[in-house]
Amino acid sequence: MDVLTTLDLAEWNVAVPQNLRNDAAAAIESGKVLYFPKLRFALNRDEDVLLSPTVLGGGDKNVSYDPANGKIKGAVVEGTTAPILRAMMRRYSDYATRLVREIFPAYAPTLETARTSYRPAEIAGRKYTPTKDDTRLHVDAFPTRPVHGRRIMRVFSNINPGDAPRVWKVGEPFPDMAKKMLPQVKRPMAIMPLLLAATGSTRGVRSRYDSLMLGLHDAAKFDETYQRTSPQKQVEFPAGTTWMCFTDQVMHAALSGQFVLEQTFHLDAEAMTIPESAPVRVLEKLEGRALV
Ligand SMILES: O=C(O)CCC(=O)C(=O)O
Ligand SMILES: [Fe+2]
Repeated sequence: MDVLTTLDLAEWNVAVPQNLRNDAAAAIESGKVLYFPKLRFALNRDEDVLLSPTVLGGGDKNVSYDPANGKIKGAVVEGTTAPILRAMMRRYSDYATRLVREIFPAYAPTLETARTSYRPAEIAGRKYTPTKDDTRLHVDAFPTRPVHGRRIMRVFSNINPGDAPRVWKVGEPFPDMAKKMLPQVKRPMAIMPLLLAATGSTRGVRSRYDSLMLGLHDAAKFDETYQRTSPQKQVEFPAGTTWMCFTDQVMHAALSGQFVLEQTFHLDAEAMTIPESAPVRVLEKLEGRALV
């Protein structure tokens, strides 16, 4: 199982030739993780104060930054540290956005730069409820944020100051997982998405697609046999590297590591080179009906 496609970019702000763009789109859309072993996100001197889990508020697993309004959530930082944290996250968001637009110009018209996150806590040994436990294989689907078939792409950089890698497991292709797990997914009553939206539990109304994706996310995480026996491969992203994938498509689990920056993007499935590889198209085919 070949889960990584390596690209040799060594700088965030470079021109990417057309042949490389084509290869990158074909790879990421077919479910590969694009891996940039030479692309380091370097911290400025003053940003070293951020390399501590104490930056996190109690109970939060990430600091999050909203590029739309510059707001930070989940951080407990003193006066002078707050602007340093915001500047680092804004720079990461800008670099990641520029890179994604450069590699995938076809995505640009519908591309949304969503939240940025900083993950300064060690993953290994943390205790979570099964649905929140990202050490279990899953595709991303968020209970409060329906996407209506739009894609979720994430860019990650390991900024660990030592040599601790981010250790992931990558699972089987999305269609294989979906065929196995769909029969276990309960269909919500038609009124449910409306109730959730009316009570403010979701931002907008969940589509059938969103319900199925959440169902697949939960079904896989709760299925101990699936977690143990489904096809999977362990991969390590060393300190100083960057990687990206469609996390709504790639079965993934984060086993260990500390200090990662992450930028989330959304885009229309129709903007892809191979739209039929989008989870919404795969699920519509399996279900035999429109889902959004
Ligand atoms: O923090 C990580 O390395 C990945 C966690 C995860 O499942 C995600 O970001 O979707
Ligand atoms: Fe995830």
